[in-house]
Amino acid sequence: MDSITPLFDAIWDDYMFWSIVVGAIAFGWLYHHSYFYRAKEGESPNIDDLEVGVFPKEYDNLKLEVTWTVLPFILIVWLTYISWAPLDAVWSQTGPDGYHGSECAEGQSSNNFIAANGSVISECYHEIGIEGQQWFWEFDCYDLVDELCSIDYAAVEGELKPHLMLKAGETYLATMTSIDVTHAVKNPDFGMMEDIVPGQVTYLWMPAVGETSFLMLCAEYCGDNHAYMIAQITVE
Ligand SMILES: [Cu+2]
Repeated sequence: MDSITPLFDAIWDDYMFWSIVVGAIAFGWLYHHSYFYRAKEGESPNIDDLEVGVFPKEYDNLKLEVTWTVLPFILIVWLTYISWAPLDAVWSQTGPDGYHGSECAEGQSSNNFIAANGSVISECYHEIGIEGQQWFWEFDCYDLVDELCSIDYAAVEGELKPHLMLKAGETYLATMTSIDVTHAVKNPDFGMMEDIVPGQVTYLWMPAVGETSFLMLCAEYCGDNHAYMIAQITVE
């Protein structure tokens, strides 16, 4: 995954690694036992001597049960621990205690950069608006100058889609609303995603560090054309 936020790249790799390890053990075990302990045609009693409706208590194995309870528990604690920093970045508050400071004054730049731990740090941020509805996105640059934020249309697979152009080195905070059902903005290159719920305002950080161009998707099933609810985002 080619992302401009290494913090999320790292956690993607970690989660993929553990998914493959756990998947290999679980499915390996399942298929092995399904074939190995299969009753042969006409065999009676079968290899396990199982009786319908009777729990086979004599096969109880306390060590095995403790193992498959304790090991996954340790793994879950570990995964929660490594998710802490990315979650903190996704839900960073505004103001001096957050990663992106307060709203930029006119003419002020975010001057964002990637810190040693992979998270993006900014001096200040710019506010933009995103509104979702079945089945398209609408952007609002509010009073930002064109250089910081501009909107037109781009052809995506032969269809015109909204196109948001942002500036590299600037950090944006999207104020998001929906006029009908629940949607979700998914920005793969920023590593972040957040629901948009009707009747509620939600927020999403868009730390545009390096030049990139990607499709913003809807990540919450919202009806027939959910899959086509896309927009082009370009950071230059
Ligand atoms: Cu949607």
